[in-house]
Amino acid sequence: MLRFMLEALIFDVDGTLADTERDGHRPAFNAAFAEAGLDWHWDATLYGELLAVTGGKERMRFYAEGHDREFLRQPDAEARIKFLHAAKTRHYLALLEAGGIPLLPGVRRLIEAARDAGLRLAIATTTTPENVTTLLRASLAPDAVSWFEAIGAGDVVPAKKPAPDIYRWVLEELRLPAAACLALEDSANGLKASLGAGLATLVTESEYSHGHDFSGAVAVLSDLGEPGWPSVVRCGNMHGKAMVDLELLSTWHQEFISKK
Ligand code: XBP
Ligand code: MG
Repeated sequence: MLRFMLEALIFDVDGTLADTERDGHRPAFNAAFAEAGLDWHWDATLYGELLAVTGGKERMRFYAEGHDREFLRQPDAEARIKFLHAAKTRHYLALLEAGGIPLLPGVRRLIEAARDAGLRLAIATTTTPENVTTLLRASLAPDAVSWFEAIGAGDVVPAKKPAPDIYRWVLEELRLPAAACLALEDSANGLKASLGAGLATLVTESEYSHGHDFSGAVAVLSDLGEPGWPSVVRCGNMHGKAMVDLELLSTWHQEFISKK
């Protein structure tokens, strides 16, 4: 039997690299709505429900179906959604550029360790490409975009998570089989997508994904942990470690592929 080594890590962005939703995407949507004179306002609780739909344009369409059918009846509804989304992206980028969203615990440590060890890095996300590159530049390092060999984002595949398409797209870009990679996710939709592509997946919960069904993940943790800041384990075996490191990822990866 072929034995695959762990060769690449594939990161989700929102909720995994940084806590971007409640105080990042959400206020950016609200700013776009206010600017356009719409009376839509997404509070933190409602936004948690709307996160069931991935993708900003898709999320606005879903909201309008439930709260503003008149908006959708207008012949220019699609164009207005596109316009609103462009405005939302502008507000979101401004927030990122102001250094408004830090990386989550352990993210920088793990990415730097992976680079030192020669592991390949990639991104698989439903968010808009500029949102990813700006977050990487503003919150990780000025040249961090070049650390990632493949950045699968936004509309590059028509079917967003929970469809596995974005992970399949990234695997093709990397020219690697799923069995040589591990994904890092924070949500049930993200986990469905990565498992659907056959990937071992570590889940770090985010504020909005706490309590999701994460069956099939190699482990479910509060975060990746830092020295003096151990990961809180919701599910899985840390093999004696207090935080996630490359050795632990590799152990989980081997456990996952040996069960397949
Ligand atoms: C992230 C998302 C994104 C953002 C909005 O999901 O659902 O839609 O909330 O991004 P995941 P855009 O972390 O599973 O990739 O507005 O740029 O679409
Ligand atoms: Mg996510």
